[in-house]
Amino acid sequence: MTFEEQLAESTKYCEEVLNRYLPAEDEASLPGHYAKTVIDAANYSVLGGGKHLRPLFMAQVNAMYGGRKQLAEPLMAALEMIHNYSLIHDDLPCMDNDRYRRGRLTTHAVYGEGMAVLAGDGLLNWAYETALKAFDVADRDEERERVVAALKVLAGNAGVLGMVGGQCADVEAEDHPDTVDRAKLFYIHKHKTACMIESGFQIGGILAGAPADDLTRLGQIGEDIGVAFQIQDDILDVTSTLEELGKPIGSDEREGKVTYVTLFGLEHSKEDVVSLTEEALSLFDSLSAKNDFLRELIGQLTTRRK
Ligand code: GRG
Repeated sequence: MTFEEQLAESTKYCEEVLNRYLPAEDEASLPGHYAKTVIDAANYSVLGGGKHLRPLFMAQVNAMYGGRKQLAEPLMAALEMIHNYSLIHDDLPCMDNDRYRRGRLTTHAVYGEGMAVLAGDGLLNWAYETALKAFDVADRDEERERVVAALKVLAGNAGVLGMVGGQCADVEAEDHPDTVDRAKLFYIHKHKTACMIESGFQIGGILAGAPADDLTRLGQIGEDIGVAFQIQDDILDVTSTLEELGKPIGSDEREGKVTYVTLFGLEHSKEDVVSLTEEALSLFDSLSAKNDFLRELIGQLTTRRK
């Protein structure tokens, strides 16, 4: 199979897993239920053409250590739900105020602000309800312990000392751009963006019982890729087009945001994406298991255009 075929197959698998765990629209449509709109709004986001990179990373890492697919699936779906909740809230008028993402209207632009807040809240809760289903799949104590460890990583990386903390620093930085230096910007990128990517790598390893040394390296790989991913996002905001990116470009500059590009310049930013990716690849090569497809995918993120 070519790399492209494997990517298409792996993405389709993630979509199929997500579909299986989405909030049931049918049930919410029954007489006496009034939650249909919030479920529609949540599913509009989750099935809205995302790349599903985080569950894909999780599935690939889990597979490379010989983990059971079924055990990872609830966690894959949960991670993608948390990712989508964060995007819905990030796009709200009180945050980034974006009307377009993935080439179409954002959730609040279609369903209204209140319903978008609820869709995000609903997805965050549904994510944990879904992740807990891994206990129904675990068939021995060792697996149950791995699920507990995976849940701790999932919740920690999404929480106040993880993604939410990064968003806190980002929101404050918008009001005080003069306070943003290298350390603060790195904190924002690492927490806001890299934490969720790290979750994919670490949880995949945890559920498969990867050695402790490898788990530490998987975390660092996720961090490197995540920070590189965000720097690339800053680069694309000045080098891409609306058609290619699926959302308006130049928004960082319009909002007076301090980004990697404004702080270090375009060329330096591109160099850092390359060096972070190289570090991730060299760490990947030092792992006790191999996955050629995942290695190539990590390499390609340097040149991603959307
Ligand atoms: C609101 C608590 C809260 C957190 C928001 C997600 C987030 C934190 C900020 C995202 C800001 C952003 C757009 C960063 C750029 C990098 C990034 C995470 C892009 C979106 O990820 P993709 O490209 O998304 O994997 P798809 O559309 O493929 O699902």
